[in-house]
Amino acid sequence: MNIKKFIIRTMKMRMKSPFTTSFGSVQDKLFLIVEAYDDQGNCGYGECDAFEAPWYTEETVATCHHMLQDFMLPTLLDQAIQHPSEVRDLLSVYRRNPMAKAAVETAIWDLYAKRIGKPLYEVIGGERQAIDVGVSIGLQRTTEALYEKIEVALANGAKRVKVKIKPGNDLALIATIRKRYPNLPLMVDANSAYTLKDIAHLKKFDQYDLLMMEQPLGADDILDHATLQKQLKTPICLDESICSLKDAQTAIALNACQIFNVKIARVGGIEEARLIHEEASKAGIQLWGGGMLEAGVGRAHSVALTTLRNFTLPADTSGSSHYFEEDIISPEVVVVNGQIQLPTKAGIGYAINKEVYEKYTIKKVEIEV
Ligand code: OSB
Ligand code: MG
Repeated sequence: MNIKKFIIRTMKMRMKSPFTTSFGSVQDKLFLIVEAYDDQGNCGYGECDAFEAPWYTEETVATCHHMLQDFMLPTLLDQAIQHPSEVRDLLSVYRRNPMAKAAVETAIWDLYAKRIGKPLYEVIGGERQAIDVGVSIGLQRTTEALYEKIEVALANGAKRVKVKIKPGNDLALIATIRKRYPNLPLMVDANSAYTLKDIAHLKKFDQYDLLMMEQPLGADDILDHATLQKQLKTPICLDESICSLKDAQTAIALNACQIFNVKIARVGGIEEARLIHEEASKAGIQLWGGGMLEAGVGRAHSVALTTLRNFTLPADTSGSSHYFEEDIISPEVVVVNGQIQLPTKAGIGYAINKEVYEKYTIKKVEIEV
């Protein structure tokens, strides 16, 4: 297939409430959608999940727009592509910038799946028709507000609850949650807020029977995570540290963790995620699908990825209505009893809701042959 036209849309959607982590807050979600058109009227969609500011990884919405418009899309335009797995190599001439790469690579996977009339999850080798999901709860102003969120999660059948922590808002918080919910499948995510100086403090989390501790140390500290994991009973899950297959191999070789959170955006696309999945399977590392507060297109791609065999732990993927009043896809992603059923239509399996889509588009750039 040859891609004859790309469109980059800049979108802005207000979230129902701000999402707060140890590194900051998101309320207005700015993101990009890449549309990839072939010469038969098919269109594939990919979402760029970089944030406005470089606090989760170094990319931003603006850097991704630049990389896509000035480098990646011109490289891919009118190229003969037999299979979307080739896009990874075609883009490897550009260093890093995984979120920009993932935005266009996922659009090409959707396009390809639509051309051959198959659901994306089948095309990538997924093996289940439904995925288990939990929720990720941001830092709250009060413990009462946190309890409220946990109650809603439990009412929706969430398979586990993840709570964000940061220094000064951590152990005591987990202790009170554990006391109130002795059997809750619970985990914490620090988003890199600690250092090895905090080892004695982090060891105290072992008493709360947590499923895992996500990314306690810096993104570049795979080695320090290995030191920490040796002293911690709680399994460490890496998020920010794993941006490529190479990072995954390094973490495995160093025994830096027992679990990976996999996000298509953070690792640079579906093909890279599939390679990490293979490597992790061989090494006995468990996987789950992470989230990036995505709109429907990104959400649909990550739901598809989570159908791969070794995604054995509940994902962060909530339903569309968890974060947004309305979504750009139809139907929306819905969670019933803690599960999302995979759509059976071709491609990502969700149609674009044109009215909502146009309403939240603030800029459009076309790149044509
Ligand atoms: O660390 O997994 C993370 C949201 C934004 C940036 C980073 C993270 C998160 C979440 C929420 O935890 C995931 C989601 O529900 O989409
Ligand atoms: Mg995380």
